[in-house]
Amino acid sequence: MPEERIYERLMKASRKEFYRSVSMDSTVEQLLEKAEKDGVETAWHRFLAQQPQCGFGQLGVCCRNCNMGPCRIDPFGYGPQKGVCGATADTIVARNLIRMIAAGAAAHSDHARDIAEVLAAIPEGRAKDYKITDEAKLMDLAKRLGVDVEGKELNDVAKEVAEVLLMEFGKPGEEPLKLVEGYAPEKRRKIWEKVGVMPRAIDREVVEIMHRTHMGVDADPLSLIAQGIRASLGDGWGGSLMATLLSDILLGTPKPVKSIANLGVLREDAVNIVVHGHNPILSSKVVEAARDPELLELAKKAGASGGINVVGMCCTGNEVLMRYGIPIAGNMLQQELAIITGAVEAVIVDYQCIMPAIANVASCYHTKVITTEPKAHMPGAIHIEFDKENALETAKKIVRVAVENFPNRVKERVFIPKEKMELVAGFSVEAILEALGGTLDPLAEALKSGKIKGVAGIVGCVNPKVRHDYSHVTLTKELIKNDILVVGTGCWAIAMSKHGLFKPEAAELAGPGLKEICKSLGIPPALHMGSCVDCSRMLIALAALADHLGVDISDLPAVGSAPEWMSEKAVSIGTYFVSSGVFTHLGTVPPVLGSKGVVEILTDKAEDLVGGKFYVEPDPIKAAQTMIQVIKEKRKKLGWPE
Ligand code: SF4
Ligand code: MSK
Repeated sequence: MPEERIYERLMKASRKEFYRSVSMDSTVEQLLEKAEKDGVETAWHRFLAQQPQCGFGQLGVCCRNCNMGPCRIDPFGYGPQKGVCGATADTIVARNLIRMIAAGAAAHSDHARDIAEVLAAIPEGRAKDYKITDEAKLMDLAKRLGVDVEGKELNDVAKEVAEVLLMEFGKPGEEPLKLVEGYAPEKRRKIWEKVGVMPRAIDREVVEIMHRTHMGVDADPLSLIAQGIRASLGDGWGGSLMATLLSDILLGTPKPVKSIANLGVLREDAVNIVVHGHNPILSSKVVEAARDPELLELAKKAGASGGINVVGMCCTGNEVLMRYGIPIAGNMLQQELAIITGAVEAVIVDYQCIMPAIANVASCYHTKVITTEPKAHMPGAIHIEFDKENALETAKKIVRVAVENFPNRVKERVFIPKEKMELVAGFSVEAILEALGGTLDPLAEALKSGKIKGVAGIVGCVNPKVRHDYSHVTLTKELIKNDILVVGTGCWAIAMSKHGLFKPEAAELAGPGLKEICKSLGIPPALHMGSCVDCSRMLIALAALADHLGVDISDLPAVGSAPEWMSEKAVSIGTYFVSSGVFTHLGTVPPVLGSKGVVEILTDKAEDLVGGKFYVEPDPIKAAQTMIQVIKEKRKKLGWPE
C-alpha cells in the first residue's frame, strides 16, 4: 500500500484529477482507480512518495565514486565547491553523465552479444530452433565486415560473421569497429577520427569510462565527454546496430504489418501472456510456443475458450509486433497496469525496463512473473532459465506455467479496459525503401521540393515526471502538421500506436505536402521503426539519405528527440545521435545542470566538434517550434526552399 503521507498529499487533488493528470491514456485512469481499490501501488504512487527528489542528484553534483565521499557540491556557492579529492562540479557532473552512457551502451550491446552467440551456435548445430531467415542481409553484413563470401556455404559465412562480431566487443588494438567502418558514412568517420572519438571495441569503450571515472583518473569534462561520445558511437554504430542486424537475419527483416495496441488487447476468454523486456530471441519463441497445438488444447481444457493470447510490452513487444503482428499492450509505465487488470496469467521477462515492482503487484493477483535470464533475477518471481540451445522446448515450459495458471484467475477481480487502436508497424529501412519504389529518389525529391520539410527521429521512454504519452503525442502531431515526417522507436512507438498516429488515416493530421505523400504511398505520417536497439535503423536511414544527397548527416534537415526519456540507454542513444550530427531534443532534464561547463559542451560546443548538439525543453510545443526552426535553417543552408 502507498504510505499514508502520499495519500495526504494526493488528497489535495481529487482522485479523478490525479488519475487523469498522470496520463493522456484513459486506460491509466481506469486502472489506477482499480489499483487503489485493490490496495496496489504503482510507479506513479512511488514517484509521489519520492518527492521532493534529491536536488543534488537532479543537478548531477553528488559523487560516491570513492569512500572518502560521498561528496556533493553546493550549487548555490555557499558550501563546498570541491569533493574531498578536489573534483569540481564540472568533473563530477561529466563523470556521472558518462557513467550513464556506459550503462546504456552496455545494456544495448550485451543484448547484441546474446544474439551473436545464437548466430555462432547455429552453424555448430547448437541452436536448432533458430535459423538464418534473411540470407541476403547476412551476405551484405559479411561483405561489409570484410568476410569473403565467395563460394561459401551459408553456415560457413554465418560462422565467420559471428566470429568477427564477437571480436567487436573486445578486439585488441586501435583499429575502429568493423561495423563502424562497414556502415558509417565516410564523412562521419573522418569527423570522428579528427576529434579522436572513433570507437575501437564495444566493451573497451565502456570499460574505459569506468576506468576514467574512477577516483583520480580523468578530471577534464571535455575529455570525459569525448570518451562518452566514443562509447555511445560504439553502441549506436556497434552494439545496437549488431542487435538489429542479427535480429533481422535470424527472425526476418520487418515489413509493414497491421495490429492493435493498448490494454484492450487482453482477452477475457484467453490465457493472457505478456512478453516484456527487449530481446526477441526469447519473445519470438514464446510466440511460437503459444501456437503449439498441445498447449492450445491444454488452454481450452483449463477453460480458456479463446486459447492463448500473447501480447507485448515495451521493446520486446515492438520486436514481435513488427515481425509477427503480435498486439502490443502498452509502454513502460503500463507494465503494472497490465497485471492490475487481473487478467494476466504470466508476465515473461528478459531484461531492461522491467520494474522489480511487478513481482509485488503480481502477488496481489494470480499473475506469475517469470524471469528467464541468468543476468536478470527478481525477488518474488519464478525463474525458468531460457536455454537458447533448447529454445522452443524452454518456451513451451514457460507458456505451460501460464496456461496452468488460468484456472486461478478470479473473474470478479478482472477488469480489462476497452481501449484498443489499429496500427501499421514494421517500417524497417528496407520496408521504407520498398514503399518508395526501391530508391531514395522520391524522398530526396520530396525533401528538396519542400513537400516534406524534414525528418524527425523520436525515441525513448515514458516517465512519471511528465504526463504519460503527452509529450510524445503533442510533439509528433506538431511536427507532422508542419510537414515533417516522423520516424521512431521504443515507447514512443507504442504511444503512437495507442493514440492512432500509426494508422494511415493519421495522414489527415499532416501538413499538405506530407499528407499527399502519405496518401499516395498508403503510409502513416509517423513510422514505427522498432525497438530501442533499432534506433540504429534511423542511423542507417540518415546515412543512406546523406550519401544519396552527397552531404554529411549534420547537413540534413533532420532532428532527434527523446521527449519522455528515463533510461540510461536513452542517454547513450541521445549522445550517439548528437555525435552522428543530429540536433537532439530532450524533454526531461538530464542531471547535468550543476555544471555550466558540461551544459555548455552538450548544448553548444558539441556542434563544432561533431555537428550535433543537445537541446532541453520540457514543453513539447516549444520544442517542436525550435526543431522546426532548426530544420528551416538546415534547408536554407542546402539552398532548398522553406
Ligand atoms: Fe568525493 Fe572525489 Fe571520492 Fe567522488 S571521487 S566521492 S568527489 S573524494
Ligand atoms: S522499453 S528504454 S522505457 S523506450 Fe525499450 Fe521503453 Fe525506454 Fe525501456
